[in-house]
Amino acid sequence: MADAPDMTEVLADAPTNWGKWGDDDEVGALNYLTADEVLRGVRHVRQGKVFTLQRLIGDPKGDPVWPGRSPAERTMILDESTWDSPDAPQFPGGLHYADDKINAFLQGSTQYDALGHVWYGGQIWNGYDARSTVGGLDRASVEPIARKGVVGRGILLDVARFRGKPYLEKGETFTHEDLVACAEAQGTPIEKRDVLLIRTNFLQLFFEQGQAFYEGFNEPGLVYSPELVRWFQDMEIPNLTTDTIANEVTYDPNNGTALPLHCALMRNLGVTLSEIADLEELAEDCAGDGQYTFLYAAAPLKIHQATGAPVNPLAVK
Ligand code: UVW
Repeated sequence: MADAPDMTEVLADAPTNWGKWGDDDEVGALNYLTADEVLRGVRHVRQGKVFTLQRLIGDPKGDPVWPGRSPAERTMILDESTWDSPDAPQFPGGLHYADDKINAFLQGSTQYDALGHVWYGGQIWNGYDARSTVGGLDRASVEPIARKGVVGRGILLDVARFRGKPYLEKGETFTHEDLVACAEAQGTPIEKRDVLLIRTNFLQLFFEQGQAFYEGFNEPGLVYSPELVRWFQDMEIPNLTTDTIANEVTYDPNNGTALPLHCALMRNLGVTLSEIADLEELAEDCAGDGQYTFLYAAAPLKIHQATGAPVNPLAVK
């Protein structure tokens, strides 16, 4: 891995959407999600079924996180055992209440990445100076994404089922052509401006293996190629949501770089990335009724200057 080429070399000829939505843009390809796209999504609400796609924060079975990050910690501040303490606030009438707080990586659990979350070559999305990230993101934080919301037609691409596996394996890759083939096999082609939701079910291994899951960490996922990046650009894909921790194969098997698609899609094209979604119930239902498209609606929490924020996306069929 140490002798992997620099990202500036790998992506030397990669296309960008910088400037496409103006010099001040901070939501990138979400600009494709116009009112018409919201209505196109609404037309796929046919049965009144609602699926919430967030993983449980503080799941007793554990919170999968990117290596080096720690799971969210929830701490009880006030409960029935603390009200007799002289430090407890006092209110007339015998009012008691429970309070708690969490200490969490904003990139932990199901979340949206800000467009300024990842970069190379000293520039983030839209060409902003990477020094604008120092002390908090002055440009392209999660806040503009949270204000806009992400609403459109979603399509589930159940790559694990398409490959006839309970889950994809460590380092297993697939391409945009596989996504197209998966959609065709499911009976509904991918359309321009679709929000893509990719199921690998890889995190089942985390819940089976615990900490051993992190040994030789290399998630499965999309693998970088110039053709794939061009496909995302031509298809005007606004958003990619996956059930893995980081959306793409961790180490590109062709050049050894880590997460080049974060750079090519998020930093260069402005595609928003959302990770660690729980797609299991939705996938089961889609396999049952054959409807793989739905209204997708998500709004990460509004957090000033943040690099990402937790979200509980909805798929409505
Ligand atoms: C990294 O940026 C390393 O990962 P993620 O996109 O999962 O936050």
